[in-house]
Amino acid sequence: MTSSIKPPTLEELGWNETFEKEFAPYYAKGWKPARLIRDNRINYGAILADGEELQVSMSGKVYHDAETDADLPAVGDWVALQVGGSNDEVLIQARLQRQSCLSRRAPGQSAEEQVIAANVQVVMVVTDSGPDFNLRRMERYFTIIGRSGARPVVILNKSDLFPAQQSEECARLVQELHPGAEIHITSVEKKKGIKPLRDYLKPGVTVALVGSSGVGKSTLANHLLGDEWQWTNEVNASTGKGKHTTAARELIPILRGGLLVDNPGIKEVQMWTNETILRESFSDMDMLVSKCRYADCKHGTDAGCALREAILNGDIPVSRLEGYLKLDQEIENLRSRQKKRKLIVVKRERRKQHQRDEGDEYEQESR
Ligand SMILES: Nc1nc2c(ncn2[C@@H]2O[C@H](COP(=O)(O)OP(=O)(O)OP(=O)(O)O)[C@@H](O)[C@H]2O)c(=O)[nH]1
Ligand SMILES: [Mg+2]
Ligand SMILES: [Zn+2]
Repeated sequence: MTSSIKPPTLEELGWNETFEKEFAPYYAKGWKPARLIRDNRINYGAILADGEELQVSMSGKVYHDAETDADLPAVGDWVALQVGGSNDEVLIQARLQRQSCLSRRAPGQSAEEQVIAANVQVVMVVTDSGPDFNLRRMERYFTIIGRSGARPVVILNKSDLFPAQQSEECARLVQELHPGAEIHITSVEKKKGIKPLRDYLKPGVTVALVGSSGVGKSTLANHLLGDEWQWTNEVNASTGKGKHTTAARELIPILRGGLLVDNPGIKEVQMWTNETILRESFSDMDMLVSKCRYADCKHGTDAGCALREAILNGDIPVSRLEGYLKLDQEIENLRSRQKKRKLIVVKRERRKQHQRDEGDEYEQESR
């Protein structure tokens, strides 16, 4: 047992021999290992061996060497920091190989890969046994977790709101879909069924929480963090009381051991990076729409709207309707993103080829 005041060691933050080996040349340059715990978009929060937290930025080299967004440093990544450079800026000079990586990606379209969290051993998909429950989405989660190499855990939360039978039936369906998944029925609010979740949080083990907005990820994170003294106030403040929609991805070391990554809820439309799958994921909504009284129903105030009725009944969450209504726009966004990304990749490839042809030294060094 570690004392509650001692800051975590590198190992407790997830460091291991493989990282240590890879870091040898960076130690030689005087760089320091750190783990990225927050993505602020313009910079990152990083944690170092002594528990010190720093705001760090990407070096130009790291940025330019990244061929896709997925190559850029992400929360959970281990990086080499140059501390005390020319100005006060602390720079990420290298990103270590990911030992596992949770990401969304369209099949065969690596350019579209988006990293959710790096170096994660356990992924907890939080959902409920009511409006959020969706087996197709769950299947998609299992696909990305399977690819990441992490252990899949499903949490059917808010059990206080549904009959026990309903929760058990949902658990059965999920188990059928993925016999290897570990499933827990919980009510974080009523503190039911949470104890077994603590067992996943061992020293050095990183657990990522994913799931739709409002299912209780932050509430659960707060509960697992406990009331014990946190070694930075900042971490406590930013996890708040779980009442706010999480805006940024954040990795939080836990005193008793383990690390949690709380994620902003993934919107239905963001779950899918492929147009066909995106459309398919809303096919049940198409079914409902066919039951609206008027063929040109706007699903707002129109009389006899089957979608509105389903929402009032709690059969589908409002967020899903919003996603559905924006589907065409989202598909358009998806296409333009893919096009833009392809262009960038082609341009990078050309530049690299050009540099290779010229025997550019800088480029060779970075290979
Ligand atoms: N009834 C009930 N409500 C819960 C439970 N767990 C969480 N909630 C409530 O659900 C609401 C949303 O919880 P959050 O923890 O903010 O949800 P989140 O998944 O972090 O949402 P995003 O950050 O938007 O992705 C809060 O009002 C919680 O109090 C539960 O077990 N039962
Ligand atoms: Mg949250
Ligand atoms: Zn309608």
